[in-house]
Amino acid sequence: MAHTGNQIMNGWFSEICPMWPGMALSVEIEKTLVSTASPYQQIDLYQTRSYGKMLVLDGIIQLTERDEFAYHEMMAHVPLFAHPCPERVLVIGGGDGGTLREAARHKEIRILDICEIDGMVIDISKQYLPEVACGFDDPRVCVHIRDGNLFLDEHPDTYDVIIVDSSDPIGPGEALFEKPFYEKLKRALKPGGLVAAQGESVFIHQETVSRLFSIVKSLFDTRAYASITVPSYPGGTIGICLGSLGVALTQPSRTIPDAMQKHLKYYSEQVHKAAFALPRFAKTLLEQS
Ligand code: SPD
Repeated sequence: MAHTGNQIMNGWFSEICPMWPGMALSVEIEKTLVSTASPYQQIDLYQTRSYGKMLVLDGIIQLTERDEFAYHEMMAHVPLFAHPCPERVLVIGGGDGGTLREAARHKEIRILDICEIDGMVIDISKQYLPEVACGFDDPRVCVHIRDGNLFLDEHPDTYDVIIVDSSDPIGPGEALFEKPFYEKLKRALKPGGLVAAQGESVFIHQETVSRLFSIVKSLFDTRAYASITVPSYPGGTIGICLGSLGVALTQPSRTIPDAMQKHLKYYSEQVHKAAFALPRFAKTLLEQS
């Protein structure tokens, strides 16, 4: 819990983190709704002036009501539309429920497991962020309050799609950026399965992105990196690092059903494809990883 000190000044929350030294994203807050410590991390929830409610873990912004749709739609729909028929799906992390909410729009899914280490994040999200946490209400969802690494050990050859909706690689999320974790993810996939993980920013986390992508390259025959615009994340962009056991990733393999279209604000067939078109420096970084 190293990043929570002295971040609110004159009504402004500033996100200060050693992973992006020398810069801070500031958001004007009106009220602190929750400030508590779980066994894993500091959990804060603020009412902001212009971004709705904002969830902060260990001093780092996880979501705001205003722009969470961008991240959650892409984290769920890019991998789930890449797969031809995702019947059994696992979300690791994602205790706010946003990725579940989007995943649950896929009628092909029969079992939707979520493995989150910190049950307090789920409880607080259900209480204060009902429009995000509504993903937990779907009857196909099964919640496991567990360490993702241990959970994967017990589920070999089980999932069509695994989505790792993690925080940054400091604190509880650290182990989710290591090679042993990716080896376990691969073992937990069925043939033709794929994994999609929160992949940080190509602008400001080049070392992390490069290391993560080299792990994925060493384990998966098909891999790709997509970019999402999210104003409340550092630098305004965040990536998805994807690896598959043979399935193509950079375009949807199914049409978006009409019933789902009306709920989507960010994801589309064109956005799916365009998210993989990266600037030259990012392409070079990934090629050299
Ligand atoms: N730098 C913050 C990255 C946070 C990514 N995870 C967000 C979780 C939202 N479900």
